[in-house]
Amino acid sequence: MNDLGVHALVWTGDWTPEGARTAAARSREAGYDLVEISLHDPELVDVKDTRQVLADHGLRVACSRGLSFDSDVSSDDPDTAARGEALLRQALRITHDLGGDYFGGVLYSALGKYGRPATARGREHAVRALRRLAAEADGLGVTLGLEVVNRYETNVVNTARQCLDLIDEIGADNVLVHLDTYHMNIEEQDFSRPVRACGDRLGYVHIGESHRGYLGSGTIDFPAFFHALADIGYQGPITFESFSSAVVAPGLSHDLAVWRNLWSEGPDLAAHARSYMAAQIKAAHARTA
Ligand code: FUD
Repeated sequence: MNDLGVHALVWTGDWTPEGARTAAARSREAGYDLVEISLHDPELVDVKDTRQVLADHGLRVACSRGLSFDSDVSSDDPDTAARGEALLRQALRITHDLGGDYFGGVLYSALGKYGRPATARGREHAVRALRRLAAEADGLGVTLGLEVVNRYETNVVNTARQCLDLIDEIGADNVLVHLDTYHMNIEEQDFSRPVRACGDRLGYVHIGESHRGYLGSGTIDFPAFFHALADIGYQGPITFESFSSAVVAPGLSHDLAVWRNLWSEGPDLAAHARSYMAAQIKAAHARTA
């Protein structure tokens, strides 16, 4: 059975102790098994308190983040790349200290629109940094997920194929692909072939609509995606991700160009998404059985 997760930005823009309590309580009320915490503002996260809050609500945790242009492991400049690596190490430690075993996101570059293609030197910096991070993660029992995002959010990896190639270069078994339907809709040929190409190297999934609002109200072919997940026997987490100007994390929301109000009621959105995903999983398994 897959854990069903929800991204914390459905509930709160900052993971303060108050934000953590609200997010955990509401995630549980909506029937989720897991909450994904974004570590863009790691200094806000009170690790001990968060661990307790998660335990109180019986929730598992996954963590994610992206980098910024002045702390970017794919930069040509070694100092900028080193600053990015330090942020990744810090987030990896927090993930482990929270009791998590998955740290994903845009770990290989800044999260934002680049004005030019990635360079060979920058890519090499990213590969080396992720190799070191993977070795450290391995010692902590953590899997790293490289999230495939669209061309306006990175210049390093926009398709599952490119991500598999990058992972091959890194050469570590605990680095897996993280697919997100919102990004796939922009870059991939369809919702099925990338999933099959990943097979057992798919480690994490984000379910997002084409406009990042209510599931089923956009153009994503969810039946094709869930069918492919069932076909490869995917057992990992399936996490709902949605963004609206109603809940803002200043840095991250701006990087993701969250300008519109696509919903205002997180509890209604999350409950709807939970039943939508459960229905898709059920239908997909019925088809493959
Ligand atoms: C970015 C995205 C998110 C992001 C994550 C980082 O477009 O899809 O998954 O990487 O929120 O915490």
